[in-house]
Amino acid sequence: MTKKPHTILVIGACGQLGSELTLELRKIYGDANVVAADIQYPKQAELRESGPFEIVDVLTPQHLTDLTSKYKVKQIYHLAAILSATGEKNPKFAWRLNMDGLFNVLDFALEHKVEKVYWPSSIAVFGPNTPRENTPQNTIMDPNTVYGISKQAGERWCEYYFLKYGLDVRSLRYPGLIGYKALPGGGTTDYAVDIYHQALAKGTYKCFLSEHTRLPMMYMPDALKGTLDLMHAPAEQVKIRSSYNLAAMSFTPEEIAGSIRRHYPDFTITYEPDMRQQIADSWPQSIDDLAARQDWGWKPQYDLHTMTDDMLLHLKRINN
Ligand code: AKB
Repeated sequence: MTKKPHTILVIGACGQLGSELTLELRKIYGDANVVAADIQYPKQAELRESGPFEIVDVLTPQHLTDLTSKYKVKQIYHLAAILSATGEKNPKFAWRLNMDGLFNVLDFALEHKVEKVYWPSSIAVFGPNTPRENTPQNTIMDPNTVYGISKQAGERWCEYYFLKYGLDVRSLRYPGLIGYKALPGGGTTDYAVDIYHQALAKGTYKCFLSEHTRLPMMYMPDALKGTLDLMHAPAEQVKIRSSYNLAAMSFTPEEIAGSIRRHYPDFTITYEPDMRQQIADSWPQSIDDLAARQDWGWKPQYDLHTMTDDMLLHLKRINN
């Protein structure tokens, strides 16, 4: 069998970020050159039909090795992870998936001479003693969720593989990501996606965070652009090899509801905080991303209102 010479592998391709990133990568590199991989077949028709798909459980290194008979993997986007809220339900498993999964990918990348690896970190690496406003790149990090602990440890390991073995690993600390194409799964910031769906479906939303909980967030087109800009930057410009702070906007549930009311004046919101409130209270309210701006030119495009306008426009189209 002739191997595909320049394959980009996206692990966790069916997730909220993966499903959109895979399609963007296919636009840039060609459908056949971007392999979507996940533990389940894609439900989204566009993802399923636009290019190759492979079942990969990142906890089974043999699944990765098996791919080498078909593809010469040049880049990996390793996105598979258990997020903050779900992680707390089964901390040991979240730790295993998030850490062993990362090691399996990093070791595969070294062994098979993969040129670049992307791995997402999160604002969850910060904790209750981190300065909450304009959180610096380098500061106190005392995460108290298993997800945050695994992301913090993962950052150290990414930098370690870069420094010790020269592996070109790149990473961003995402805030909450909001998009209309796919739903997030198991995070603390998920309300900011759900609220748009419920605004259209029911005209009301019951929020699991309190009204004044301010968190850093980002619209998906900005997240995709940031990720691709980082991956396309010349190696010498990528000075941080743990993970870059990345910011776009910060808002509270009350403010996003207000933004939706510009379109639907009768929209109502109620608040019933659950265990996710404690997680949100331990995270920053806003992020200082100067290093990303200076090193490789990061600049977000969307704020709360322009995101709301675009989200509602697309969700209305999808629902009709
Ligand atoms: C979560 O809420 O767990 C994620 C994140 C901020 O990393 N969206």
